[in-house]
Amino acid sequence: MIKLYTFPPSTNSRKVRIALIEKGLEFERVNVDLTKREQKSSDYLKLHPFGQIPALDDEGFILYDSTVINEYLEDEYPYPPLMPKDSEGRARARLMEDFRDSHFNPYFVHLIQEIRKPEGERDTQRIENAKGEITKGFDRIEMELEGREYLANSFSLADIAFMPNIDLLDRFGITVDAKYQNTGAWIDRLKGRPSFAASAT
Ligand SMILES: N[C@@H](CCC(=O)N[C@@H](CS)C(=O)NCC(=O)O)C(=O)O
Repeated sequence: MIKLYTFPPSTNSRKVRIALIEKGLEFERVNVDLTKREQKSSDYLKLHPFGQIPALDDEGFILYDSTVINEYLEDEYPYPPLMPKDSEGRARARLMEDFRDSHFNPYFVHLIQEIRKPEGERDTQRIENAKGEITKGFDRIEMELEGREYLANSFSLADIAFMPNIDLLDRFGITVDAKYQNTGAWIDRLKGRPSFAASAT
């Protein structure tokens, strides 16, 4: 059976949990407790050379990096498809995943790091900057969703990449302004998918 090395609050692990659930694949969860730095243990470093989660073990084939893992799942278990069939659509999905991984999610990581600190020690400027950058991200998402229900037309790995972040918006008190109509409707669509709730832990 597929083994996923994961931790409930990890946004990148949840990306993979969602893909596995969407594909109807059974998997065993192996908890790697980041608060205990289990990701840096010598045993775990044999699976993931950089000591991060998620990592996946598919009957002895071990790989890491949430985006690479989700692409592997799509290749190995193609039904139901989570990538568009056409090369333009696939490139579009990958661009949006890269935007999420490199320019959207890192600001959530900043917020998570700050919220873990005792209240008096939090860097308020870093928090405000992160919230500002996340809000700027909505400008791009809004534009990308013009005339389409999902980022690459059909529901895909690109939308999945954003789902863990969407669940954190309320927690960090980030509201999506009503002017972002496409984004608001997309968020409702994603929250309505059974994999949204089922992947929470
Ligand atoms: N590009 C990697 C990033 C993985 C990553 O940043 N994982 C975080 C949890 S979401 C982690 O393991 N942090 C602990 C650490 O870096 O020591 C991916 O998408 O899997």
